[in-house]
This record gives sequence, C-alpha cells and structure tokens, in this order.
Amino acid sequence: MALMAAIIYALASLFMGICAGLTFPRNYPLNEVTLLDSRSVQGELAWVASPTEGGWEEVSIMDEKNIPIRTYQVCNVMEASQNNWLRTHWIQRGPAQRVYIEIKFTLRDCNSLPGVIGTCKETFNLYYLESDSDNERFLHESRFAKIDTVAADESFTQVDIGDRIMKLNTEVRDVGVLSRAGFYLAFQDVGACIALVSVRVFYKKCPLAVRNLAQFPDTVTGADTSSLVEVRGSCVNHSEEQEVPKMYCGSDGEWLVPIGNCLCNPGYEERNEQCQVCKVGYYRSLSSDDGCRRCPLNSYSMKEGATSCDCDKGYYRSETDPASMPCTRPPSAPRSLISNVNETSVLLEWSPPLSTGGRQDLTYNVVCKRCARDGQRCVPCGEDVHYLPQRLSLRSTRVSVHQLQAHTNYTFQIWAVNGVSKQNPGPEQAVSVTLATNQAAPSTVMSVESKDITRHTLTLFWQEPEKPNGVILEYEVKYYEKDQNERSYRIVKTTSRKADIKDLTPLTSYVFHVRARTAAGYGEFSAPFEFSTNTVASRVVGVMSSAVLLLLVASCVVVLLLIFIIAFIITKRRSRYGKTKQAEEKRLQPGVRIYVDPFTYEDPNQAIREFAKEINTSSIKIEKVIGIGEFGEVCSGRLKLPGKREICVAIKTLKAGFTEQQRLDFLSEASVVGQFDHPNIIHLEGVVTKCKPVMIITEYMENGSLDMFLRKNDGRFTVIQLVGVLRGVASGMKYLSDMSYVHRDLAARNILVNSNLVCKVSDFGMSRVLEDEPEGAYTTRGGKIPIRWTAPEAITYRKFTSASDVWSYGVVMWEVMSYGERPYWDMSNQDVIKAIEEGYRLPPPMECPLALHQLMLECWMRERADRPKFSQIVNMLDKLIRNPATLKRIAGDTSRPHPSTLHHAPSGSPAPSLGSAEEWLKVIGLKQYRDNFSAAGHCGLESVIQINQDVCPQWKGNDPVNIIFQRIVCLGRFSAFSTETNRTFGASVFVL
Ligand code: ACK
Repeated sequence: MALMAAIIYALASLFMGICAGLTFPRNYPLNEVTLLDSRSVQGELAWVASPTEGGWEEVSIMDEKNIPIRTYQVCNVMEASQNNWLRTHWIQRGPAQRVYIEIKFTLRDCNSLPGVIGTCKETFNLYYLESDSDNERFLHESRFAKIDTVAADESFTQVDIGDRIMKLNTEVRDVGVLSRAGFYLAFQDVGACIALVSVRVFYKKCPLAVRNLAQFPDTVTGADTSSLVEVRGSCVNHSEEQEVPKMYCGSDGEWLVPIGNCLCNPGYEERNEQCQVCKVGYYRSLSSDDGCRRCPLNSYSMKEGATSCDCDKGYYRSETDPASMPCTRPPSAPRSLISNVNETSVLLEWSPPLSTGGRQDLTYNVVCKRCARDGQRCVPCGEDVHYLPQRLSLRSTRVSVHQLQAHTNYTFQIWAVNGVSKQNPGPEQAVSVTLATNQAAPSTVMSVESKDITRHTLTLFWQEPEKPNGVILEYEVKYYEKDQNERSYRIVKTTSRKADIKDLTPLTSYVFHVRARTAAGYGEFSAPFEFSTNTVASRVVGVMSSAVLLLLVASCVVVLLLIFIIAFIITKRRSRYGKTKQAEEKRLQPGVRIYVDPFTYEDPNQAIREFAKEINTSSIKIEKVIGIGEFGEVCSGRLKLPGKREICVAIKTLKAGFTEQQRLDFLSEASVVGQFDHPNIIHLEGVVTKCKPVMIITEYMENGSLDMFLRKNDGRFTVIQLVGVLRGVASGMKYLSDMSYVHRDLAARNILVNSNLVCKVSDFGMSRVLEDEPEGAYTTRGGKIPIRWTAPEAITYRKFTSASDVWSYGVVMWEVMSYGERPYWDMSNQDVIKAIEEGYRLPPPMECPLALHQLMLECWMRERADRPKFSQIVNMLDKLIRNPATLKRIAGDTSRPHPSTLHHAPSGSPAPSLGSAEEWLKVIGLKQYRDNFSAAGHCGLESVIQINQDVCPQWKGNDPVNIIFQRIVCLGRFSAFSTETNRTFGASVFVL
C-alpha cells in the first residue's frame, strides 16, 4: 500500500514540478522548421497507445503561463515485462531528408522508489516508421525501426521536488535519410516512470541570407551530418554579378565559405545589404566606385540614380574627364605677347592666361599668316616655315619661327587651349602680333655632287638653296685635302651652280663646302661633301662611293646599337632581380636545389607567382569543412584542371577581413611548399589569389594529421608499419635539409597521412612558429616556440638548423611509438626545459624496440654536431626494415640492462635512492597519496612494481592508488622504472 502511495505521489510530482517552475520557449531558432510541436496542438493529441488501457495515458496540464498543454505519462514501475507503446500521428516530411526529434521529459529516479528494484527502468526507446500516407490505423510495433534508447540526464528524487530544483530533460535525436512522404514516431516504455512533456519534430535549414550583395534562398541542409549543400546566390535588385556568388549550407544550418560577389549598378550604392538609389545632387558612375558621391563643382543632377552629373551653363567636360572631375571652361587668352625679329626668324614670347579654366592641361597653338604689304589679305604661312620646339600643343610660353620670307609682313596668333576648348572655341582665347621680317642671307646649299673626276680635276655642281631670300649673286666653294688641316683650304668662286676644281693631287680625298651670296651677304656653308681623285682618265662616281661608305657606316651603327641594347637589357634585369637572381643562381647549380625564402623577395607576391600556380575557382568544387586552420576554414573538395583527371584536394581558405600582411603570411606557405617536390612532402596544386576567398589547394590526405590518426588507431599497427611511417617522415626531412630548408615545427600534428598510410610533412606557414602555433610558448627572448619538440639551442638562443629539426624528429619518433602520447605528458614547459638541461631524456614508450629508442637518444644529443643527419637516419631505418629481427629487442626488457637511460642520467647529481613507495611518491610530487598506498598494502617498491603488472591495462576501479597508476604507469612511463636499478629509476622518474 505504502509503495502504491509512493508511486502515485511520484506521478503527481512529475507534473507538480512542471507546473511549478518549467518554462517553454515558444520561439524556434531561425534555422529550424518545425513539423510537429505537441505543445501547440489545441485539444487532445489523441496519439495511438498500446495497450489502450494501463499503458501511456494522455494528461492535460497547465504550463507556467496557465496555458493548457497535452502530455503523456506512464509509471508501471512495479510490474515486470512492461511493453507500452505510444505512436504519434503521421508527420509530413516536407523537403527534409534528415529530421530532429526534441523530447522534453521528466523521469523518476528508481532509487527513490522503495521496493521496485528489478522492475523499475530509467530509459525508454524511440522508434520511427516511414510511410507515404497516413494509412496506419494500428500500431504494428514490429514494423518500426529503432532510433535510440533515451536516458535522462537529470532524473529527480522527492528531495529535488521539495526544493523545487527539479529539471526537465531535453534530448535530441536525429534520423535520416528519409525518403517517403512522411513518418510516425513511437515511444516504447519498458517499465519507467516517465512524463513526455513535449515532443517537437523539426528539420534544419540555412535561412535566407544576403552576403556580398547576393541573396541565398532558404536551403534545407544535406542528408548527411557532414555534407555541404552548394548554393548559387542571385544578385540583389539593382546589382550585377562580379564573380559568381556561392555559399555552402552546413548540416547545422549555418552558411559557410562565401565565394564571389555582386556590385551595385551605377546610380546605386550598397547600404544595409541592398542597393539603394543615389539621391538628387549625387551620382555613382562605375559599379566599382565606393558609393554615391556629391556632384563635383560646377555640375548638378536633377534626378535620383544619376550615373554622372550635368555641367552648369558655360562649363564643360572633355571626353576623357572622369565623372568625379569638376566641370571646367576654356582658358582665357595668353597675355603680353612680344616678338623679336632676326632677319627671317622671329622669337615669340608671352605670359600664361589669367584663367586656366580650372584645368591642368593648358597648351598653346601658334597660327602664322603671311599678309600683303597693306597688312590686309593674309594667307596661311604654309609648310615651309619651321617652328621650334613645335607649332601645336606647346607647353612652354615661347616659340621661335624660322625660314620666313625676307621683307614680308606676318601676323602671329597664340591660342591658349585646354581639354574643353573644342566645345567653345572663341577669339577670346588668342592673342596676336603683326610684324615684318628683315633682309636675310640665303639658306644653305643642301646637296653637292661631282662628276668628270680625273687625276687632277673634278667638276662640282649643286642645287640653289631652298630659300635664296633674294637674287643669288655668287657661290663660293671651299675645299681642302681630307688628311690636311682644314685651315689650309682653297676657295673657288662662281656665278653658276657648278665649279671646275683643278690642280688636285691624284688618289687623294678632298672635302668641299659650298655657300651662296645675295645682297644681304653670304649664307651658311653647306655640310662637308667628300670626293677623291683617281689615277686614270676613267671616272669614279663620287656619289656612289659615298653611298657605299654611308651604307657601311650605317651597318656599323646598327650593329653597335644592337649590342648596346642587349647589354642594357641584361644589366637592367640583373639589377632588378638582384636578390632573386642570387638565389636563382644557387638553385641552378647542378645537383643542388636550394630553397628560396619568399620573404627575401622585395615583392612577396612575385614569389607567390613564381612558385605557385594560379587556379581558376571554376575548377574547384568545395565539398566539406574538415577543420579550422589558423587563417580560416579547411575544406575538402575536388579539383578538375583542364586536360587532367579530377582529384581530391584539401582547400585552405583565408577568412574575410584579413590585412595585406595576413594575406602574404597565409600565401607564404604556398610559396614555400610550391618549391618542393617529394613523395613525403605535401604537394601543392596551386593557389587562388585573384578572387576571394584566397585559397591554397593541396593534395588531400584522407587520414588527417598523424597524431590524431595514431590516437584513433592505438595499438593497431605492427612495429614494421610504424618504422615505415618514421622512414617516410625521415625521407621527407632529408629532402628538406638537402634543400637547406629548416622546418622549425616538426611534430606529429604537422604530418599528414593519406589512405595508403604514406606520411607527408606539412605546415610550412611562416608565421606559425612565432605567432599561431598552438603548442607555442613564449621564450624569454620573445616569439613562440613549441618547447616539447624543440632542441635546447633553438629554445635558448634561437639556433634553428637541420640539427634542431633532427631533435624534433626524435620527439616525433617517440610520438609515433607511443601512438600519439603527449611528449613529457602534463609536465609544464619550464619543467621540460629544466629536465632536458639536467640531462634527462624521454624513456622508451611501451613495446618500443631498443634500437629505435637508441636512435631517439642520438637525436637528442646535447651537442648538435653529435646528432645524426637525416640521411643517416634514413639509412638506419632502412637497415632495421631489412632486418626486422633487430627490432625484436624491446627497450626496458627486464632481461637486459638499459644503458641508454643510464647514459643520459645527469652526471654529478646522484639519483635519489628509493627504497619505499613513500619516498618514490615524494620524488614524483604525489606524496599526498602516501596513505592510499600504505592503506592498500604497497609500502615497498617491489609491491609498487607488482601493481603495475596487475592493473595495466585493464584498470577499471576507482581506488585512488589505481587512479594514480592509471595516470602515470599505464601510459608507458613505468617501463624503465620497472626494469632497472634505483639510478635508472631516478632517470625515468623525472617524466612523471
Ligand atoms: O588533424 P586534421 O584532421 O588534419 O585537422 C586538420 C585541419 O585540416 C586543419 O588544419 C586538416 N588538413 C589540413 N591539410 C589537409 C590535407 N592536405 N588533407 C587532409 N586534411 C588536411 C588537418
């Protein structure tokens, strides 16, 4: 009777708790779509129960806001073999392939019900049945598939209720892939005291979102818990695609990795993730411009959405003026024009105009007119007149005009011109001057030829000067032997355009100049013309010989010019790529490829271009997010390059909002790894730098990082397989050290494993060693260093070399042989540094072959010159693989001494002599457990060693002595201790 009363009280209290203090959130998260919520059902739920009597029962209760809700309860805890079923009505699946079931329930703790042991349960089972329509009138338990057994996180007791601290259990389960139109859920009770307070069924979606001005619709998540759904966005109103916008909908209803973007059309600007029209008085001309801008000076826009502004009256814009430039005017006229006539030349000078019209592109044009004597009837000067420096587009305020006619009237106009002059040309932009030229000497004779050449004579003839500037009264010929002094010349005068030259020396070259004379005086002598006499009466055609000479000279000049240009290009290149070149030269030495540090490039982008191939985003398909890197998400996906087969790749992305420095740091990894080509170094496929997000694409390594992989597969590999792993890493490191590359962060977490168990060294980021390394600890000299993996000289004075990489390699060996154990366990970094300094080294992991532990100890030699080179390590491992018998001898084997650990005990500081468990606990800093050990009867070391053998690895109990052994002995730290003398024990104890 008393028991019955307790159970009735238990049931009543299930709901007392609910009514007293439970609250239900009514708002669902945006990324959840509810298919069923028992709390929102008005009236009875009327789910199907079996048996219809004495099993699940529908009960109406009030929630905290006095709103009635429908619940189900069952509490047959006294009777054995309970099998009570409750089935929901048919739930339509909608677009979902995976649905979530959120159950809120209270469950009675069996311990609080006296006399129910054996019959009372604390769990219930959840089932589902798919069907295309609501055609199941009966329950048909056998057709339901089980989703899970549900237990309470928080069961309650009477005491809990009395204090009103009872909590509601909320459990969520998911089920998929669903394929039929709908399904039923069922709850099976096997003898618990439960109240189903609410049942909510929902699926997840990525809610409508706008990113980079592209709208992504509500998207139901994929069928798998890890799958990504690729969604293409559409540009918001008044915008256009710059690069195809894409995002991925993750299984938890979150949008991931936005790619591509849209830009607002001209006349619109981005505001609140929309394209809003530019206001009156504002404009936006290009979709790449920042936002709407106020109309520039002297312009206006009368309507919204202007793409440019119109100019005020009297102001103009040239075709090449950007829309952002103020409207401008033509310049005013130049001022203070003065002329200075010198025979048939004139020098014109003026001052700049008062107004440039608001522009910088002011130039001047000269207009020359020749006028009749009365100053009227002017005609353009024509092509004969020469202008220095030029006639049009003058930047300076002076010009000299030559080869005018003597004794002639001229008018000169100087026009000030700018980019908008054409739109309003007017006389107000010019200044003019009228003048008359003076008498002038004739211009020079341009060409002289010879004929009738004999031993002593020749005849010269020539054309009249281009500008005789009057009547030519006479010509004068000056000549001299080419090899003689010019001052010993002779003169011949003639009124015709030819002269017979006599009394010449045979076979001699002569130089001739000719000039003309008018009433105004002599003109300039012509340029030199060279002709030679001969020995016979036959004629040598001087023109011909000079032409040949000219040809020869011209060819020589061309050849010289070519040599000069080539030399110039080579010198220029040398200086431009000074540093690159040096490194390049090193790299090109036969047989030696040297790594080039991308940060020695003046422009690190150049290194990226040189060592990493740019990949078009259309070749990449992102499939899953596989982790979070230091710069952003790491995804897996596929790469299909033209002409190559599709491959799986890993895609490291650079998250949005990065600085230029972060971009370069991120990409530096690509320009490092792009220089390597080795089966044990991660292979770079390429980079995406031209659009966002910036990505690094590498080969895909199916088994992820080595440390996680080993932890997941603890104890599953043979020693030979582990040595194979170590050989791969050593071979990759040999390649890197041959290229003079120092890794600085060699650790199992930075090695990746593919599906064939091939290990590849990865993580070549430049910033990680100093900044983002998760293991990094600040050293006294600044910067971060992964202490447990780093050689002492690198920690103390930053001496990072291939020998310090060898030290790290020894630690990786230890990580591999201990299946991903943390080196030095939970010792602090400071304690690790101190212990290493005192000469202690990590003991062999459990089952570790002696030869491998000895190799580790060699990698950890204090003097870096004493450590083996990677090439020697590879050879040693090859030998071990060839002779597997050498791996049989296990380090720490009781039958053999353990010289390595002894060898590395600190010299001069004797290890503590340990005779009792108490002393041992004191040394290892756990003396507070002294009483637990003695209470358990472990007083001497012999007894302690015995526990090691007894409890490892099957430890299960919660005795403190065992807990300590679980933590410190079973992890393989006991091996040296359990085999050796006290001194060996001292050497291994440091790691505890
Ligand atoms: O330890 P993991 O599984 O291996 O998690 C990290 C995560 O990305 C963040 O770095 C994984 N990862 C990095 N590169 C690759 C790759 N090439 N192939 C497979 N997984 C990779 C790494």
